Amino acid sequence: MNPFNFDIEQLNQKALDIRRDIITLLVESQSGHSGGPLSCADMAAALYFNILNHNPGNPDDPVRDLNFFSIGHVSPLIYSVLAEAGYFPLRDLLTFRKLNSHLEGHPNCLHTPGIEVSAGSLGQGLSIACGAAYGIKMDGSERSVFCFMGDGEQQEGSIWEAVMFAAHYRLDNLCALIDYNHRQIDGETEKVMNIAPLAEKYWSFGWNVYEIDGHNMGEILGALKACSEFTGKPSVIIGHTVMGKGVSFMEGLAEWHGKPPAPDQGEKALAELGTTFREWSERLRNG
Ligand SMILES: Cc1ncc(C[n+]2csc(CCOP(=O)(O)OP(=O)(O)O)c2C)c(N)n1
Repeated sequence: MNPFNFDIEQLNQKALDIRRDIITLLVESQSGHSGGPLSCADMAAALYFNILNHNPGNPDDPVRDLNFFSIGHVSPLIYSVLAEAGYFPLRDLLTFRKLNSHLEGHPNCLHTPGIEVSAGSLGQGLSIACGAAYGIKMDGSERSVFCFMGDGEQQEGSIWEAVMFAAHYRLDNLCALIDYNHRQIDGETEKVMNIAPLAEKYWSFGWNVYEIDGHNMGEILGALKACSEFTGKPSVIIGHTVMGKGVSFMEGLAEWHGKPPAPDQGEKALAELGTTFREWSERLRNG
């Protein structure tokens, strides 16, 4: 059971709050990634606030589902989702990347509750998720395993070894989510090293594939629910998204992959998201 079970309206509101958190913590830290965290916000909100069987009060709950963020650089998103869900206080978000904070630039599972695996080196999360899903099947358990990946990350060869493994062992308790924002650190994914046709690649490797608008909450929920009911094959949700989604001057621009907004840009971004730095940082400080 998901502890929140939010409806579509509540999930859209939570995704908006997450985007406000992301900009606020990046303005405060003046260091970190903007683009990917904003493009993943809707799919992550749906997973943590409607689908995932998790227990923020007991992060090591032995019957919980597992979600591995293979894209560790989207840490502003990861920390926001975990804080909003109650794994640690919202005020911790204002310590992101500061000395002695448990919120490091890339997530560390030894320091932060709710992080299932330390990440940052791309291409490893799916292999870890496969091992977990295989072990869970051997235990005869009903737990599900999820793995968030990026589109640029699909260029890592190790992913395709894991994709083969998952199909061979019929890991139908595994659902991968891909943030297909068509941008990566060096520019357009199509120009750096094209990964298309991605759906066809996963199909031909023996996966069950859903291709959706990764900002449409109805489509996201529908695909996640379909994955949990599908048997016999691992599933992947390819979510077409926009890098920097929600902030007009970041949308679709690879230059926002790994930099924070300057304070005046942050204020502009937060105005577009319906708040101010003062108001939202106050909410975080008191949470
Ligand atoms: C093994 C490895 N190689 C290179 C990097 C550097 N790197 C960090 S993010 C990134 C681009 C990833 O692109 P994508 O998955 O599309 O994420 P997005 O730009 O959408 O956030 C790269 C190359 C890394 N973290 N790990």
